[in-house]
Amino acid sequence: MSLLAILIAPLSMAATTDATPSLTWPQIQSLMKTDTGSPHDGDRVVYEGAHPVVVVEQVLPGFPYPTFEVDNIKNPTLVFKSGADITFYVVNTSQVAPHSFAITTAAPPYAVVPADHRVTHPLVDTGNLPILADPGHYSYAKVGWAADKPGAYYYVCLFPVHASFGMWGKIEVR
Ligand SMILES: [Cu+2]
Repeated sequence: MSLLAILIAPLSMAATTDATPSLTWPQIQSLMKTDTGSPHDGDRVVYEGAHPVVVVEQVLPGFPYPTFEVDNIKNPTLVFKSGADITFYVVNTSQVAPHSFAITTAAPPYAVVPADHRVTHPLVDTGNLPILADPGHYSYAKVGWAADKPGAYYYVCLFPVHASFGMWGKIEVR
């Protein structure tokens, strides 16, 4: 574990803006305005239409552990219409830890190191978004997901420990 950390650390430090897609804070603020959701009741964001755009921030500390944020709501339930062709922009604004964004049918609780196949082989996975050595630059990923089947899904961070400490939220496809 510690050897792995030593092996990974120099690589992630070398991952500058040349190697990793990144955004500046003003670019993130512009990107957040493209989110097509409407906040409801302080704990959910509802997306109408066939082509929703979701801007997800990964923050640390959250409450008090790392969390996602959408429309300034921590780990909101995201609601989509069945058949929606969704675009997620995921930005690691934490500057403390790498984070990922994955979509699974597996409900919480999540293990410290997830073994559930639905979690380890998720429907969508950005991989870990690194902390960048460049000050003022934040790694991000753009991923698509076709919400074809109504039901309950979950978005989780697959970086070790994070999901088990609450870095996840629910997705409802209606
Ligand atoms: Cu995380």
